[in-house]
Amino acid sequence: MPRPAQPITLYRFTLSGHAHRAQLMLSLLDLPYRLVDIDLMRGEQKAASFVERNLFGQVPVIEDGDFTLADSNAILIYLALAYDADRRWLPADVRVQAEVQRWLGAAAGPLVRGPAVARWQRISGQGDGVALHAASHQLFARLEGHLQQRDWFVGEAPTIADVALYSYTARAPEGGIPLDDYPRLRAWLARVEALPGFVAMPVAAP
Ligand SMILES: N[C@@H](CCC(=O)N[C@@H](CS)C(=O)NCC(=O)O)C(=O)O
Repeated sequence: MPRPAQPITLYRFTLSGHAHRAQLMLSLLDLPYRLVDIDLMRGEQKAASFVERNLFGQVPVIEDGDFTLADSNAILIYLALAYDADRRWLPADVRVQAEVQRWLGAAAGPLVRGPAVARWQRISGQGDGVALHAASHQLFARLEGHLQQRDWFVGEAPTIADVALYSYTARAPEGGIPLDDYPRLRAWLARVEALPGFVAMPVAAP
């Protein structure tokens, strides 16, 4: 397995599911990494020194030697291509890759627009997130349907699609969106949590 010459730096905010995705991938690949906390509540992500790393002024960002990369899904792709010699997390088959990309799109789109924003509204005190509950439940019902006959989102083993979808799904109850009606989704969360190297996302204080 290829290894980085030195620990990869992950700039993150503890309550960011986007950042947790990146940390989870680092940990599942058993890569050495160090965490640097960026306090979004204090606006540290918009400081000039951080915007140099990500012009959007957002976490997560990684630094791997002289390579700096922002965007959680881009980070998953990079880590899988650079450090997973067996290509288990992003298989070479073009159809599998296209399917993975489809779910990365879901993780960047409806999973953020519904459950992630509802959660952020609640934990930041900017709202109750209720307006987003219907869209979130519609998404989870669709994911539940997809998992009826399968254990993982693509193929028969975990891929970066599962990593991308995990964090904000697991923490949806913090946005007032319980997962009780989605037994297949909960079983999938448990399968991710049982993977060697799994690292949990910090729980938001009520
Ligand atoms: N597309 C980006 C989105 C990242 C994102 O939304 N990060 C949020 C935290 S979860 C952030 O840094 N927000 C602060 C801001 O926009 O000022 C990714 O996948 O990494």
